[in-house]
Amino acid sequence: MDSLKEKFAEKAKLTAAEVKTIIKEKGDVKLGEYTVAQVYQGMKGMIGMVTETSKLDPEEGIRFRGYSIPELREKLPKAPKGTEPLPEGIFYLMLLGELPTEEDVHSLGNNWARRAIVPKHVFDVLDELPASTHPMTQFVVAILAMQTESVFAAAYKKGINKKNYWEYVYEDSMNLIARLPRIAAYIYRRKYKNGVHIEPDPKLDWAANLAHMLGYDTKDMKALMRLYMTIHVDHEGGNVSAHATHLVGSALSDPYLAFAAGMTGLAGPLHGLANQEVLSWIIELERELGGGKPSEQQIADYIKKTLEDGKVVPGYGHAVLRKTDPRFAAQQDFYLKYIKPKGEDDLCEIVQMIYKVAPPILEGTGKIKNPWPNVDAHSGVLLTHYGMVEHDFYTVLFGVSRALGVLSSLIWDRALGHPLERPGSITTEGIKKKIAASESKA
Ligand code: HAX
Repeated sequence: MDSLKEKFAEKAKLTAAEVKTIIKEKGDVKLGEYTVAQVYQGMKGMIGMVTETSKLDPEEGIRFRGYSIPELREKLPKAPKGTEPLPEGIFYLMLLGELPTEEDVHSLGNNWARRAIVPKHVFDVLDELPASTHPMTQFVVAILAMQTESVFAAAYKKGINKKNYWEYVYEDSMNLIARLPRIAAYIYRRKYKNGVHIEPDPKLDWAANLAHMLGYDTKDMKALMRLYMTIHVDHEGGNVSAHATHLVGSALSDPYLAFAAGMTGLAGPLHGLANQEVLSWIIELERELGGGKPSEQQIADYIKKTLEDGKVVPGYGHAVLRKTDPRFAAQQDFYLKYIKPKGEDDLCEIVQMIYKVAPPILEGTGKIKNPWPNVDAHSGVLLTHYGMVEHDFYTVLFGVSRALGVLSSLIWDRALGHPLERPGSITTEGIKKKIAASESKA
């Protein structure tokens, strides 16, 4: 057993015993009540599952095991001479609830490097897809093709004690995380770089190796990839990609199947695909104006037209957050630190202008609950700055990072013995009866 797995086994045993006692002794304690509006409107604000890895506060943003993004940018181990955290560190933190040492992160990176070999048939399957296939569809297909390697599925077929499920889910999750950068890079190079692939460099950390295999070897792009891979990992349990992974995993579908489900959700324009949409939306603005940097008034008019056309302004709004997303702020800080001192970038500047102009207009509609930018409002322009102009690919990068959060949660789900998820539903007729009954009591 590797040392991370041993530490997890100790921690999981203690937490599982604690959870069992909580359910037995305090299982009837009420956590709140929900309303008809919540039932119709996407269950927002209902607490309906336990996620150990992170917690989202509407005002403050995400905390991973209690640590905010600025705290993690300071405290997590960094690559030699690097300034951004290594994503290996945030995985360790989410899984164990403890900040890792440099040694822990180094050992986890080596562990992933040893597991990083992608079976040939996965590339063969990708090669059969038309090159026009959206990169997110290719990503999901590759993950499903790799399901042949699931040690959980193989062990389940032979018969395993449910107490040991987590061990196999751990192995599958670690293998998946180790292999995803290679798959992402293969999709990118096949679709956009004439199929000229770049071999991995096992000396590099996980995120830098991804940048390298994609074909971006500069120090700054590696720093961006480390930050990008750290901030997109997790956003508590209710977002579509995390919830879908958790839900499908609850049927004991193996991590490949469960993660693929999460990624089909991430591919939606109201979720992860928004990072691609933001770029397309800004480029359409520039095209409409005939090129050049727009004025604030022109941006305001464009936002109003988007709303009048019944479309969403991508990169703005959130189901839970009610302030500027700290993941947006971290990327803004990256722009100010790494890019602006060397010269203004037009697209990054437009993002700053939208940040100034959009919130009052969105607030003015009276219906948008959060007029502030989310993570997707900034990520694409940073990638574009370093030459990655293929917008359709951006959500795949989000997906590679999201694996760290949803798969560490999946390991916990099995370690704590969470059962099949199966919430109840109600018909509109049933709701009308409940409303009538509550009004007759009043
Ligand atoms: N532009 C236009 N209208 C918006 C809007 C936006 N950015 N954000 C919300 N609204 C609208 C909703 O469509 C809804 O309209 P209807 O009543 O006509 O249906 C109304 O405002 C109320 O919505 P809400 O309660 O404020 O927001 P929801 O919780 O329903 O939705 C979304 C949250 C993120 C889906 C929404 O804000 C949105 O569509 N944003 C644009 C797409 C986007 O950036 N998605 C990425 C979100 C972060 C993420 O998951 N990243 O991966």
